[in-house]
Amino acid sequence: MDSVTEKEILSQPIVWEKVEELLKENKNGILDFICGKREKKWIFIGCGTSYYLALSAAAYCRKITKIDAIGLPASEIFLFPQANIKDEKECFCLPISRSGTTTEVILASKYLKNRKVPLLGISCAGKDLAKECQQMIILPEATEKSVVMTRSFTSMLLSILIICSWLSSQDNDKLLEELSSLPEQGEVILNKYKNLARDIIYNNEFTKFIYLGQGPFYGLACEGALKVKEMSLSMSEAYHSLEFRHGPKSIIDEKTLIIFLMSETAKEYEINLLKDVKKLGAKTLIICEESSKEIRDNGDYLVELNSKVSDYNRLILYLPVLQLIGYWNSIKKGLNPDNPKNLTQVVIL
Ligand code: F1P
Repeated sequence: MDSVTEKEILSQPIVWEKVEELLKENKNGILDFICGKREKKWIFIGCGTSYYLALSAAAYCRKITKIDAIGLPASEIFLFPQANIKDEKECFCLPISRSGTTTEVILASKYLKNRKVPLLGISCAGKDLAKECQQMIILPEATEKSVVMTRSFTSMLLSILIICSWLSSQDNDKLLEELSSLPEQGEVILNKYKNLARDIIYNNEFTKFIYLGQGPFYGLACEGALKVKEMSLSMSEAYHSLEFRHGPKSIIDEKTLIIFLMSETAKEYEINLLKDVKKLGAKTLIICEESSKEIRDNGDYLVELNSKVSDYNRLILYLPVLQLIGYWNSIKKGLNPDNPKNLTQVVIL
């Protein structure tokens, strides 16, 4: 089958290069717009994949810039504003939407615009969102034919990581150098592991997929779970890694694949969890920077990124294998990953 989703997944490293170029070209305009907004609370909003992106983007932003940031589903802004925002006057909002037309994102943006909150939109298309935001970052190269978001997720996330790196009080040259190395590293990882994703699916009969990650990896875990759910109509869940012991582990059986988005920061704790879930009979896939004997002994499948970049700057390298797991599970089940059941590219209410 000639699938656009597979092509879009495999094209990510090239698109990341273009994102970096586009951001460089627009650096002055973006920085001018952000100027004076550092002291505000930054609210990243989106729906579906774009909401999970908002979670990881906010975690990165807090860590790298020390700016007070959160990620929220767009609907929370206009349905429960006071439950989420203390003082609208003190906010700066970054709505994220591939299409630029998702109803909740537009309603939230209108709500905030009416209250004089400045808006910097991140999108692949612009569209209605561009009418609400004073400044836009539009990544046309990352747009997709597939209903399912893959390269638009990693590319819009990368654009936010670059902006936050410009604002970092740490060595921002080093951060930007690390981010610049990702396209090349992505290519190596795809070449090395693209067949592994297919083998994992074809050599097993998984009925449940669990994704675990802490800190900035939690948003990625949610996104991995969404990919397998959307493309292959399979049961999937995501947790902060250590939350998995607190109840959810009861669902483990031999048809459960547990995917660890392992970080160097949480590694020690995550390895202990890995040992526990192995004892309970789960199959495991570990995506990590560098393995150890304990990881190899308890992992059924292993992706070693060997990126030599920090936990925070390595985020997008975890995605291609997660996306390919969803893709191959869809193909194996005889489904169409480009156009999954019940889904449309955009949700319009
Ligand atoms: C976001 C989104 C996707 C989801 C579905 C509907 O759209 O919720 O994450 O896969 O296809 O749209 P957008 O606001 O980023 O365009």
